[in-house]
Amino acid sequence: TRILLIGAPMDAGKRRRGCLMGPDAYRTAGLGDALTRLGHEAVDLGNVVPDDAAVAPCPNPAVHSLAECVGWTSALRRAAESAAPDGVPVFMGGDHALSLGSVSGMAAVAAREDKPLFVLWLDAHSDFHTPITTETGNLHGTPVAYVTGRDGFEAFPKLAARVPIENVGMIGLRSVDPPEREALEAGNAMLVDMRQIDEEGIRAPLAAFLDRVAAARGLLHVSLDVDFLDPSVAPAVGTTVPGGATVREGHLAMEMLSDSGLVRSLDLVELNPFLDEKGRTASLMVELTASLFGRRVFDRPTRSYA
Ligand code: DIR
Ligand code: MN
Ligand code: MN
Ligand code: MN
Repeated sequence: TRILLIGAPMDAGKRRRGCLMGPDAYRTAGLGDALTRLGHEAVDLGNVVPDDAAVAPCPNPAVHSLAECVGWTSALRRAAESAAPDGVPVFMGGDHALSLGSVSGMAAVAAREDKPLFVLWLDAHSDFHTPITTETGNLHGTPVAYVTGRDGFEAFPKLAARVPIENVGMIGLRSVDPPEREALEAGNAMLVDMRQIDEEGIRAPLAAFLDRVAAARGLLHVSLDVDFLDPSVAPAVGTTVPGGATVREGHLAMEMLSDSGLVRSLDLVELNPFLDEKGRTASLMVELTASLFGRRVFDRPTRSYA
């Protein structure tokens, strides 16, 4: 597989700084080499530069860095649309606001191919706020709302295609704000909180989701937030929430995604190398990405989805 590494040193989606160092931390941790060793062709396309954008003031005064986020969104959307025909784009973040661009770009790609886009959101948070409902004003908490077509994103590029909410699967949830919860309960995304993982493991809900993607002949975009993982193993993120996924739950998810052959694009988001302990979080994210792209201890009979 040709894998296109795209640096997105975006830091505007929240107030704590440091995610802009993420792309270089992944390079330093050897992401490209790990993929090359698996037999892939990994090409580093360098870093995206945000567009200049002018915006009207947001009705919610808490919102900050709106123009920067809009400029990143249009630039990343173009990057996704131009890379996707040549390989599997891997967006090296950067905070989760980069998914405003990567996912809206992949939605446009899927629409062009006349296929449905599915989005797997691996995160402690649901990121389903709109610029109107967010209390923190941090736009990294909004990409799922944007790509599914919720109101309140007038300042952002008009979507080429909307991701239907039923095509969204969220796994790892343990921090959902009341307005997000209310909006999620009105839709039919697959919502897997940590209790469900405790009770039935990560395999059952993920297999069910992959079956649906395969049955629909869909494209799958995976968005992996560092805080999906437990802070004891992945401390380098500004919004840690205790009680997250273990290393093995993370690898199993990646291995299943690899087996499925359905993954068309990937975000690696929220790594803040300034908070890392000797690069361990960056290295773990590289290991997980390697599992997603085929690393395994022993081969197994491949399970096919749908
Ligand atoms: C958080 C954002 N719910 C907020 N979520 C995070 O600021 O409204 N996403 N950190 O991963
Ligand atoms: Mn997130
Ligand atoms: Mn998160
Ligand atoms: Mn919040």
